[in-house]
Amino acid sequence: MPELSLDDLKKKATQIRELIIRITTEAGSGHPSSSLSATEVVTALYFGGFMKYDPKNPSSPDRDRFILSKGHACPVLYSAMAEAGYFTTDDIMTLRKLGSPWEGHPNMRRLPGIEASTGSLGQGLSIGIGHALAGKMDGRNYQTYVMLGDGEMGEGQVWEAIAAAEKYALNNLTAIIDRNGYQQTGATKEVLDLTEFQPKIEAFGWHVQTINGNDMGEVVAALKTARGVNDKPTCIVSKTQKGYPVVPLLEAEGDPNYHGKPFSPELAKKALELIG
Ligand SMILES: Cc1ncc(C[n+]2csc(CCOP(=O)(O)OP(=O)(O)O)c2C)c(N)n1
Ligand SMILES: [Mg+2]
Repeated sequence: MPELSLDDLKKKATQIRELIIRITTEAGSGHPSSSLSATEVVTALYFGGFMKYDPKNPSSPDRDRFILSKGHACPVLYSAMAEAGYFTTDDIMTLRKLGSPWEGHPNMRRLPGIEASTGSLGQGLSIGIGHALAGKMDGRNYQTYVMLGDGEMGEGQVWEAIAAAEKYALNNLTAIIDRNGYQQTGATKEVLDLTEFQPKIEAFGWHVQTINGNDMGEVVAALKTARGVNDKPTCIVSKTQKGYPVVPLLEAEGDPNYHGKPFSPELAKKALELIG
């Protein structure tokens, strides 16, 4: 459970971004833009002193849980877990290759440390509720974090889960919405406009914060605030940019969403220069 300074967290986020780009370009497929928007949050969770975990003992009953409900963004999760010591950065270069356990969506049956097999959107928060309820039943003091996409929020099951979390007063559950403004087929506002998440989720009895999720200082502050809420589930609406910080390059390519497309070797080179 490392607790890096703000400056070191920013450096760690840069290393993780470099890995995201390298592994998806090497694979020739995957979701770099969906991973890049979420990098500050995932970095802060694993390296900012928020999640307790031990890569040598990944199923310890007292570990905190992180469920990446938007499972297609697993390059950010694999990169963070490689940096944390669950496996090596060489291992994750096999992303999406035939036989590799670093599949295109997280597979809990093949990789210790992955809490849920996700990729079919809409299910992760319900799984998180299971963990949070189990923690209460077992008298264990762990926290469950679930990251969802803003497009994913259109799935009805997510709203059933939001209602259930309030019913069971799951103060050990934190949902983070990566509100990057896009989903598969276009802008989230155009496909299904749910983007005023804060009042909607507050109406379900949750504690909600809205932040700039690409600002590491804001992410750390929000996770600290969430940790201090003891009577209800918490949500962080993390306003991000899909592809951050290489959005200008994606715009120049004519596709700021860049959903489910790896960067070509040339674009990856430019992106790595811009990030570094
Ligand atoms: C149930 C389900 N329907 C459709 C898909 C196909 N799909 C994969 S990613 C995606 C868009 C997700 O958008 P969002 O949740 O905003 O994530 P982002 O990539 O923007 O971070 C869709 C529709 C899926 N994985 N699961
Ligand atoms: Mg999105």
